[in-house]
Order: sequence, then C-alpha cells, then structure tokens
Amino acid sequence: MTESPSLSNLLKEERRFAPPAELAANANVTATAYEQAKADRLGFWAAQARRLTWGTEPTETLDWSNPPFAKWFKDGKLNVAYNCVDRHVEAGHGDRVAINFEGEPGDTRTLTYADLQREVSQAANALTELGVQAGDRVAVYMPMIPETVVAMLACARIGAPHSVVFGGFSADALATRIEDADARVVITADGGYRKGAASALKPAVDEALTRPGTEKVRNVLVVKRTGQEDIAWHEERDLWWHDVVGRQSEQHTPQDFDAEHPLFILYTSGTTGKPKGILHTTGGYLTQVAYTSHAVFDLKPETDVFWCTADVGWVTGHSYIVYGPLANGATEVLYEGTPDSPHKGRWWEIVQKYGVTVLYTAPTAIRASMKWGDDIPAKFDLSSLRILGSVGEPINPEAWVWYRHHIGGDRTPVVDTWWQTETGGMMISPLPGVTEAKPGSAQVPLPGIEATVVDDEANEVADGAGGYLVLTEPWPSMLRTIWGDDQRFLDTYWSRFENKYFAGDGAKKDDDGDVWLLGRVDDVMLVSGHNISTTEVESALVSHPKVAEAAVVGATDPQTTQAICAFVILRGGTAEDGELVEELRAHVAKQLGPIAKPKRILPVAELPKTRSGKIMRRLLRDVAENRTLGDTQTLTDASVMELIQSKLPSAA
Ligand code: 6R9
Repeated sequence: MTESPSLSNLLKEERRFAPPAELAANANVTATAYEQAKADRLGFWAAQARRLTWGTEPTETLDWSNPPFAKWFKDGKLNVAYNCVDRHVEAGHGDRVAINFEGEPGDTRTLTYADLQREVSQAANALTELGVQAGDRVAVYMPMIPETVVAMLACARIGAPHSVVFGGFSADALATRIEDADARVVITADGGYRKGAASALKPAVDEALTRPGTEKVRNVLVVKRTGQEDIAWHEERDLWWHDVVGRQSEQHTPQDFDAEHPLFILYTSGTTGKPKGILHTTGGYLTQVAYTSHAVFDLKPETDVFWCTADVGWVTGHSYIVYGPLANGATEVLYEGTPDSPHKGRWWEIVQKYGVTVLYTAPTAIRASMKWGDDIPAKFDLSSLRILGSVGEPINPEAWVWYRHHIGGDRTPVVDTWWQTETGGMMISPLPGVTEAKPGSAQVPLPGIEATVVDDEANEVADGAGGYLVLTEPWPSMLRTIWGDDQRFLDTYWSRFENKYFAGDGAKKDDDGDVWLLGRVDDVMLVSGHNISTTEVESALVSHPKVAEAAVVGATDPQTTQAICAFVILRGGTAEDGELVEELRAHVAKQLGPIAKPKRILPVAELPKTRSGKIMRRLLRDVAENRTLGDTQTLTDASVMELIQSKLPSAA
C-alpha cells in the first residue's frame, strides 16, 4: 500500500487507560499467559483444553498434516452440552442462575443450571424421538428466548449440528440456508416481541418450506411465545414444542463425540455470491470460546452477571451467549428485544435490574446511545459494571471514550475484541487486567494467537505501517471449511497469501506494534494514489462533537480516482447547515491531513446497516456513484436507502 506522508499521523491516539489496580490484582489471566503461549503455543492450548471435561482426554493437540484443514485434539472425545450444563450441576452449582431472561414486554424467567439440565435433556429426548441422529442438521429460526439456547444445547447434546438462522431473515434467506445445510428439522416459534409488538416467525418457515430444495424437512417444532391465534398448521409436519418436549423424560445421558465432530454451521452473507456455511467443530471451538470468556471478560462465575447483547443468530451470540459463558458456569442475561422499547433507557434499566457486571455490545449500539443523549444512561445505576466489551466493527476512539465514561463511570476497562464468524472466538483483544488500553485499537493478539499485518507481497509491515490483517498460525476455534465447498474455503481465505489466513480486513500497526483495524479491504479508498481507510475518516468525523455517526465511501472521481464521500448523522438534533458541513471538512483535514478531506458530506437521518449492525458501505457507494442499489437482503430497514437517495438529487 502507498503510504502518504500527510497521513502518517493517523490514529495517533494519545489517551491511555491502565487497568484498575484491584482488577489487575485479581485478574483471571495475567501477563505470564503471553509468555507461556510464546514459549509453547500448542502446550498452552493443550492446557486450555483441560478447562473442559473430556470423556477421553486428547493426547494430540494439533494435526496440521494437511493444511489448512486443521484437526485439534483429534483423539479426544467430549459432549458440549455436558460441559455447558451438567458438569456445573454435578459440581454443586445446580442452584446457580444460568439465564436471567427478560422478554421485551417485561415478562421474565430465571433458569438455574439444574433447570437448564432438565430442559436440555427433555429437548434432546424430543429430537431423538423425531428421528434426529448424530450428524443430522437442524435449522433453528427463533427469537431471543431461553428455548433458543435450550434448542442449540440439545442439538449439541445429541451431536446434531445446528444451523441458526437469524429471526429477522426472510423466508428466502431461510430456505437457501435450509437447503444448503440439508436440514431435516426446523425449530422455530410462533413469533417474538420486537419494538413493542408481536412479530410472527412461523409464516416465514411455512413459506420457506414451499421452496424447492427444502423437501427433506420432516418436522417443524414450534415454541409458543406470542400465542397469536391465526397460526397456520400442517398437521403432518408441525409440532408444538410444549407438547413434544414437555412430555419427555428429564433424564438424558450425554454421549461423547469426537473433538472434530461438527458442532454447527453458521452462514455469513459476505458481499457477493451465495452465503458461506462456516463449519465449526467441537473440542477446539469450545476450548477457545471457554478460554477467551475467562480471559477477556475475566468471568468469575460466582459473582459476575454477564450480558452479551448480540442476537443468537450471529456468531457473537453462539460463542458469547451460549457456549463461552455457559462452559464457564457463568450467570448471564438474555434479552429479547430492542434497546429502545419501550424507552431509550431499556438496556441501562436491565443493567441496573440484574446488576450486570460485564457488558458486551457493538459500536453501532454505543453510537446510537451517544446520539440519544448522555442524560439517558445517567438516570440509571450502572455501578455494578466492571468490564465493557465491544465487537463487530472498529470502534471509533470517541465512541470508546464515551462508552467508558458514560456507561463505565470511568472505572471499567473497555476491551475491543476483533474476530469473525470464521475465527469462532476472539483473536485480537486487550486483556482487562493486563493491557494499558488505547481507545480505538484492538491492540494485541490473545495468548496463543499469531496475527500480523502484511503488505501486498506478504511481507510483514514495519511498526507504523498498514496493510492486510493475516493469521499466521492455526487456532483451535478456526473454521474447518465452508460447508460442502472445500475449494471455496481455500480460495476465500488461503489463496491470497501462502500459508496465511487472509481475514479480509485492512489493518495498521502503530509505533508500539499494536493493531488497529481499518475495515474491510473492499472498503479502502484510493485517493490521488493514496490508500485511505474509511474507518480513519469516520473516526475523525465522529471526534467532532456534533457528529454521532459517520459512514465514508470512495466514489469514482475523474481527477482523484476516488473521492471521499461522507454520510453523517448529527448528534442530538443538531440543525444541518452549509457552514457545519464546511466545519466538518476542515475538521477532518486538520485531524488527518488535507488528502483525507471529504469532497462531499451529507447529513442523513439513518445509515444502512446489516442486521448485525455493520454499516453497509457498498450501498452508500452505489448511491454516491448514482447506481442502482445492489442486494439489500441483509439490510435492517430498506427504507433507509430511499431516505438517503432522496437527499441526493444531484448525485453526479
Ligand atoms: C464477531 C463478528 C467479522 C468482521 C471482521 C471485521 C469486523 C469484528 C471487530 C471488527 C474492527 C473489531 N469486526 N470485530 N472490526 N474491530 N473489534 O463480528 O463476526 O459478523 O463474521 O464479522 O467484522 O471486519 O472481519 P462477523
């Protein structure tokens, strides 16, 4: 990549936040973990695997004889559900709360580990009665309710890989995923609550199952959540969860599976082509999500109340609602609804109500809270919080600092965790009791993880330079392949650089060697011969007090190859005017240098986001370049694009 001298000051973030002394003194993981892992990486992971209870202990840590097809702990055998549930009951913690469920309408349920053991056993028995065997795939299309976690654990318990499809996806998206995974049973609900109303799910399943390719689905198991009356019913196929699961025995003996037995398939959409079914397996996956929950969230199962706000339909929900926290025997919150139902303080009310100690959320939610106003979280007692986490997108330094100050009361470390559906678990993140934090940087690979930044020729870049993020050694929770398509697995991740995993993200190392994520490489802009990252310009915009959120794209330009075009959401109802736009352009030029000054800045009311909260710059590029919009299937709210387009009468 070409380095612009005027940009070499980028991300010179001077603020530093040392870990609180008490947290550091009692941290689960200290600096020695890095040394141990450096000295003997495989020995380190073998030791972490011993956090789990194995039916047969593994003797071999990694088989890398056929790269990049890894086998971790391959001669070991274990049961994931036993590890996440039963063993905690056997250790005398049956009365400990596993899940504090808060429904959007305000209904609540408390499930202890003993409750979870009974329900997972019943559900496992039910699936077996329906003929589901080890290896059969089960699709899960559910709202955020306890049965969703129970269903996933029941699948794991009987060795049937689940394929969870986010409840906001359409019938078509669901059908494609059912077909690709060749699922035999679908678990769903009549509906769930979102934004103050019941929203149906079952009709989308009915519709999906009329599509060719889904004929092999024998049964649909339906949880009654909303009690809508006019639900269509196919007698020969549909079954109520409460009938079938409810009548099962509460005893179920878990069977051990090979460490490399498939645990789940999870589809990532990507920007082009059909969704990729990312395959994760049993022993390595559980080892890494259990370890990272312990290390990065510093989870103390006796005292912590953990809350990950992600949807279970995303990898963050799989790894840090279901498998990681429960493998640690932790107590957690599960919330069904949206952050602003029935009011914009709902999340902070939940933190106060359950005494949440560790909160894990996404930059998009933090920026929404900033926009709604500092006074909202200030109304609640958030003093129970001791660690804050972020995931999903680069977190702008200003959002990081706001999060720490307004949510964390200036006490809490903020851990910015970089990882992907493909990596299964966290890869790059500070450790809350060890790392001196830098707002906006994910900083260092976790112990046992090897990551770096390389240039076009695969050479590691010097400190202070940018390039592509790569992972240079296999890790336990790595994807094993793309379901049914080994060649696409090789092409997508392993062909760009030899023997290195290409993550698809741009990154930069600062002078201390810390890693800054700069967004997807597809989003990097080329302006007058200089590569400029969208993240950097966005962070510069967000550092202006009047900007809540920004999305930046490069639009084709005859003079400069690409011209920087920024879409901004102004904070707290700031009036838009020509002067402010000029002020913002000047602000960016001052922060980053004149080369990074946006050619156009457009104040907008909303930005297009994926359903997991990531900004869809591709669509904004279409707008900025006056093109018809590309695929909008993964967009949360398609009307956002109409609003934005209407602001652009003279886009050319
Ligand atoms: C866990 C998850 C993966 C992509 C990833 C990157 C972006 C995630 C990030 C981050 C900067 C972080 N991403 N965490 N970028 N800093 N802390 O989000 O998985 O949905 O597969 O997305 O998200 O671009 O490549 P997934």
